[in-house]
Formats: sequence, structure tokens, C-alpha cells
Amino acid sequence: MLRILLTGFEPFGGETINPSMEAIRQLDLTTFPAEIYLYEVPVAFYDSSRYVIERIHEIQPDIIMMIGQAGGRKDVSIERIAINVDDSAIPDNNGVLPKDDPISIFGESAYFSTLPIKAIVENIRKLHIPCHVSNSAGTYVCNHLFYSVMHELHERHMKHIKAGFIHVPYANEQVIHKQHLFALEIKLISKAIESAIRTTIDSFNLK
Ligand code: PCA
Repeated sequence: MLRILLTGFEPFGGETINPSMEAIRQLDLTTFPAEIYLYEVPVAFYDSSRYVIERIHEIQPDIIMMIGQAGGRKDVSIERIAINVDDSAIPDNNGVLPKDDPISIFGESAYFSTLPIKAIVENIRKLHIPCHVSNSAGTYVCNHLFYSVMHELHERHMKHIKAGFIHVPYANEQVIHKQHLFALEIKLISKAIESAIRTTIDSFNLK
């Protein structure tokens, strides 16, 4: 049975929920032809990557799917690329505020997602949920985690593990007091993630 490491984040930036975590908590994990290991990750540059990398070595997953909130985005964003920079406008939940710092001094400039990103987009759109490939995961904690995980897989000769990152918009309840901001129901975000997992499992089984 395939093993899947699935992560969401705790709330940050004054929010009381993080739709990434709310959505993955709503998944019925018993319906997948895989063992799914689900974790909540701290919104902290160094703690996030240390925590997830420890879980990778413990679980030895076949697939790693990391989910985070991108408030203000108007779709489910399937991230194509992680870049080697930490540069933040707001402190993380530990008060860390990096400016133009490389994540790894000797690491590659960037790593590409190894999830089937185009097939994931296509299948999420079939559910009538807005979805695109995104060419930037930003330079905050999500990109840091995404880059650090891809770097670890690259360095430790674990490139057979399929890994990538998905950003989700705000959930409806987060925008009640914010004007003109796009949001989705958590149920729909959850359906999009479910579809991304199934698409990845299917692509894996085709090989
Ligand atoms: N989104 C942030 C970090 C945690 C999260 O859910 C980001 O996009 O970097």
C-alpha cells in the first residue's frame, strides 16, 4: 500500500483557522487506496522543515503533499517550483523575519514539484473548482518548507518520492470582515485536495 505524508499548517497572521488544515481534517482517510499520515505543521521557518523532514525519515512515504493557505488568491494553486530564498514581510509564529536569506547555501536555486501538476489541475477543474498551476509559492514559510523538503529528497537520494505543494485560498469564514477577497467553502477545498491525492495515486500506479 502506498504511504502518503499529507501536511497542513497551523493558523498565522492573526487568523484563527488555517483552511489547509481544516480541509485535510475533513477528508475521510479510510476511502483512499493508501495509508495517509496527516500532520499540522508550525508556521515557523526552521521548525516547519525540521518537523516535516523528521516525519519523512520516520514514515518513508511514497508521496508527500504539503498544503498551505494563500489568502487573496482566487484559485487552488498547484505550485510548480520552490526557490532558494527566505524573504518575509511578516514574522513567522516564532518571530523570525528573514530578509533575502538563502535557504541552503549550497543548494540548487530551485526545485520543481514532482507531482503530476497538470493532471491535478485538470481533475480539480472537472469538479468546477477554480485551479491553476502557480509559478511562485512566495518566499514565506510555505516556500521554505517546499524547498527544504525537495532539497532533502535530492540530497538523500530519495528522488523516487513524489512531492509537491498546493496553496489554497481563504475559507469563507475568514473573509466575512474583509472586503473583496476571494474565498471557498472548506468542503470544496477538501474536495480539491482529495482529487489531487487521487490523481497522484493514479499517476503512481500507472508507472
Ligand atoms: N501559508 C503561508 C505559511 C503557512 C501557510 O498556510 C505561506 O504561504 O507561506
